Amino acid sequence: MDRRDFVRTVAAAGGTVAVAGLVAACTEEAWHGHAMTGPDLAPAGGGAVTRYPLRIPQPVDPGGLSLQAAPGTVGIIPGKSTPAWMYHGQFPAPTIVAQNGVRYTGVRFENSLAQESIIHWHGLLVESVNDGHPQQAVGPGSSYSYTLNVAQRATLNWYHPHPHMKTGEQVYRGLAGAFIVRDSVDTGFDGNPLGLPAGSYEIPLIIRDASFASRGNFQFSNKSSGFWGNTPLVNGTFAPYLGVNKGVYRFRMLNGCNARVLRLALNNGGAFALIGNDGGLLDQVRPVTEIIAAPGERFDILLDFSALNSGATVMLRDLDARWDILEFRGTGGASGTGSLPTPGGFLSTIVPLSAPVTTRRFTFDGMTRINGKVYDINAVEFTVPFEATERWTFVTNGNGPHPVHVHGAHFQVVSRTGGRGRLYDWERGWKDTVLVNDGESVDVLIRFTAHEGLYIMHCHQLAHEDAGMMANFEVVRMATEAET
Ligand SMILES: [Cu+2]
Repeated sequence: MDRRDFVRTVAAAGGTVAVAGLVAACTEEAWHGHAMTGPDLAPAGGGAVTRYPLRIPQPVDPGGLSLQAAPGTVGIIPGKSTPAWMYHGQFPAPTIVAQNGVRYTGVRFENSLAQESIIHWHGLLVESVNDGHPQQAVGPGSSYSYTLNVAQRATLNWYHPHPHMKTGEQVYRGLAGAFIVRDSVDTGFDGNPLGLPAGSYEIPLIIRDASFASRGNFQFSNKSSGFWGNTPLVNGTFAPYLGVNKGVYRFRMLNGCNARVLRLALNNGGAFALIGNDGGLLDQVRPVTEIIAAPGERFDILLDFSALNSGATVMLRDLDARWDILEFRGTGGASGTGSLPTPGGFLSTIVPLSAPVTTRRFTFDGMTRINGKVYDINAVEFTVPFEATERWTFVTNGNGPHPVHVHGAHFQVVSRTGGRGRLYDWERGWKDTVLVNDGESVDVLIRFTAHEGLYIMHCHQLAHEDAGMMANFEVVRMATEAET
């Protein structure tokens, strides 16, 4: 296949084409018993929908960065003001951009909320004391200092609160931001060997849902079944559009919803050129026409708009909620930088894990327990030998979907049985969050090679996490025979 053909189809259909066949039967009702209510952003009676320019969060360097979490107000719904909780007074928070191999000191969290909090750097492999464990939460008026020793593959991570029982509300009210790690392969210090789109052609997309009262205030409830908003936001923007030149763009997508699983697709049936996920670049580019995105998962995609004429549009949609999420609107402007890596061609080396020495089984029970236990912030449920490869099996025991997230290491997904019964292209390579639906059993291989110490695993459906679907474990260096 020509290197450009398969993504050029993205733009080939030109204008806004409704592809009814793409809107498959909604499974959300069956999963959650929640009605798919909410504003339908599709034009009613043929009227045009007013759309607003996509916000692009400000990029910042982590060195010496002070992130104050504080209440404030933000304009989201046109003409209204929304009280929110924000880092740095921004909604969403600034995009932190770090380089692999750099030790960032003086990173500081200041808690100006009326409740305890702590920042977790989701996807960063940092020492336990810098991971934002719930035990490290600090009260109102207090602060926490981090050293972020970045030593890992380039990828899109994100940062958000992680206090016990309060994460869901704090994330929902606005405390979340993107955290990009670069390395010598991926647009880092040493250039851009893959020729990936960069600068204004590389855009983080934090996709989340929310519900608003008539005055513009967030609506929220803490019920353990989870909170589903009725309005999609991208980078905190209501009904967004992005003007795109005739070129290739790189989108770093994150499902930042508290509970909602998204089924992302383009309205013209075009393919995303998938190049990466939670753990960075895949081994090769793969075209996918649909992405099932669970809370906490990240997706690195390229889209080629070189055939999108001025005024023509392509819509990013959620097929399950039938939402128009983000409109790409052709500017007719000149082609930008960046090109598409050859499909099937080399992106990065993924060394497969193999020969697990231990198998552990974790059942995600109801909405509150792992292996029958509600989270105990002080208990260490199991210990994991440093640098040993283990097989972890995640099994649902009702009330899925459960996006399972592990701190302290990335893993490789090796099988899914029951339920969907297959793995997807975005589950290749390295992951830190994997979706387990009801009836499914998912096997991953995991090896802790970064740090010893106390870490956690939990469900990233934030209401489940807050209700206790979380477990502490400790990574320990076993004494070898020579040492004993
Ligand atoms: Cu869950």
